[in-house]
Amino acid sequence: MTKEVVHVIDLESGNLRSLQNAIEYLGYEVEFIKHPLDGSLMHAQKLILPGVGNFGHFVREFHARGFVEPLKEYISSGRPLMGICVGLQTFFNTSEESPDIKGLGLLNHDLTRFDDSDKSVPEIGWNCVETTVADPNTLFSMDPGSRFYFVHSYAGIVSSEDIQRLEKDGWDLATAVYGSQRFIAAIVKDNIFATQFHPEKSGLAGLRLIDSFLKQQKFTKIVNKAMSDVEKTPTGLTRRIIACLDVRSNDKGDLVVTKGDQYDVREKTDGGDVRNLGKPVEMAEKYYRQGADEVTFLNITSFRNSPVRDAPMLEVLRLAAKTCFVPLTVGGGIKDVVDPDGSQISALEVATLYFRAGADKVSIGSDAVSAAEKFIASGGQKSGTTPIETISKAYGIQAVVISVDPKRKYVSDPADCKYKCIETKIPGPNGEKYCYYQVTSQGGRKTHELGAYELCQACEKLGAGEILLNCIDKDGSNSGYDFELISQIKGAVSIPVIASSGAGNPEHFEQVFKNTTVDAALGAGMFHRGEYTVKQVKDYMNDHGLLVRLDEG
Ligand code: 1PR
Repeated sequence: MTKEVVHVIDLESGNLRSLQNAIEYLGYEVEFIKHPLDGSLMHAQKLILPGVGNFGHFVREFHARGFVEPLKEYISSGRPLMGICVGLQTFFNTSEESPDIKGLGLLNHDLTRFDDSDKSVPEIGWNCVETTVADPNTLFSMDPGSRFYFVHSYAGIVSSEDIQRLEKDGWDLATAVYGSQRFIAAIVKDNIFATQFHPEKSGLAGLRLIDSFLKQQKFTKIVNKAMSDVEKTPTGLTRRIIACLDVRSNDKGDLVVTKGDQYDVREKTDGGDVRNLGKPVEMAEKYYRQGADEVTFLNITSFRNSPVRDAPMLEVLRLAAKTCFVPLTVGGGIKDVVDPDGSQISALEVATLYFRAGADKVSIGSDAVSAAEKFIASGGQKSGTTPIETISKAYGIQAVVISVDPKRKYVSDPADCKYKCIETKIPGPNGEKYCYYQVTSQGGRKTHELGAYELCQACEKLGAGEILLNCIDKDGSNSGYDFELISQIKGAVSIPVIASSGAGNPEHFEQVFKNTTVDAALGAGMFHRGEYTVKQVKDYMNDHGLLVRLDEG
């Protein structure tokens, strides 16, 4: 039986692989349209306009490829159109992100940046949506208890007057609240439907929504009930739980998930091969099914005996993105490289390969340290050439995570230390009351004259969108997170921070969210060793008054 075709406009702006995977998972075939002149837009019966990254870059490309008039014709023909993220933003008048560029002006409103004085910006995480429209049956499958994955710095922030005005223009709106700011989460008018969030990354709730759009079933079947009695978080987002897979090849050459103690991943006995805890793709799917809000892959050694295009990690991403409908991050080796044949491959090209394979974010470790060192040494001058800058310019800051590998360093007197110190409750071996966190790179093998506080601030200025905060002292210890480190880094930046290293049981997740303002928490060893499932962690948190995403099928 031939499958129905869904057309997707492809401006080569980011991860379309996941959208393709989601549509195919629902039983359709996908055809991409890169240029409207090939005629496929005329024949399309169901069209999706997805977008990530910079508004100006995206809209300029949309105009340059001649999409504006054909899209307007498509809309007036009455055939269904769905916009996603920057695809939705394209329907607005303007965006503060790119003031010189005009959107299509279908929705009479402007996009502005979220206020970061009371919350992390970008908004990265799972939010719920509300609607004030008289007939909620117009909004496809957006039920009040479902959580959807948002990742954006700019939004159509609305007052109640704006909502009334836009409703008078014929729009049905769903809104979400981030911190204290209400913004447009989804819009519907006639055959146009668009969401600010990414349904293809929103687990079962997102798949249901895409399915409803493709079937043009506008009614809302309540699957997840509103969780009004659970915690009201300061941002409105659920507490984000991430499963992390450290991946490398073992001595037999197999790609395995491993896990170290303070970054040492070799067995202490039997010849000391790399600990093998399972297969990366299978484990990623297992964690997705258990309810992980994100999955992160860290390629902890660089497989540099093959061309970048054949990197085994690309295949891992391609396969994982077929079954995991939540955001995927990949780290390790995101830097300018030279292939075995001598050809130079820029970090931006490496990142592009990963985004095309299905990654939503790339995580930069060692190269971020070099970039920060140069940035600080130059008195804060941006070169425009570092991977942080080139990748965030092309794909948006939300796509660039910095993985930090710090180690606690005790000092007797903070006045003698060049780096930002904290007064610690855990005194050093000689009774020292102060410490800073020294930056390392190359998987902890190289130490740098730099503090984690200074590193994170420099990376934020260079264009990073999120910090993955490991801690070598705590890694694999099962003794809980280092709250002092987390609080110091939360005070250094306004981008989201992910706590990592030390989780050994569900209580540790509860504690990190209750004792710090961290945006997400990551676990590795306790999941891989089968001591706890992600679901057990979330159920525990829910039972202890913390808001988590529990996506019921
Ligand atoms: O430097 O850009 O190539 O990136 C290399 C990446 O690999 C960095 O993100 C670095 O953190 C990571 N990495 C390098 N060596 C190791 C190692 O373990 N030998 N792993 C390593 C870092 C830390 C976390 C771990 C948490 C939670 N792993 O990912 O998952 O500590 O563990 P736990 O919950 O079991 O305590 P580049």
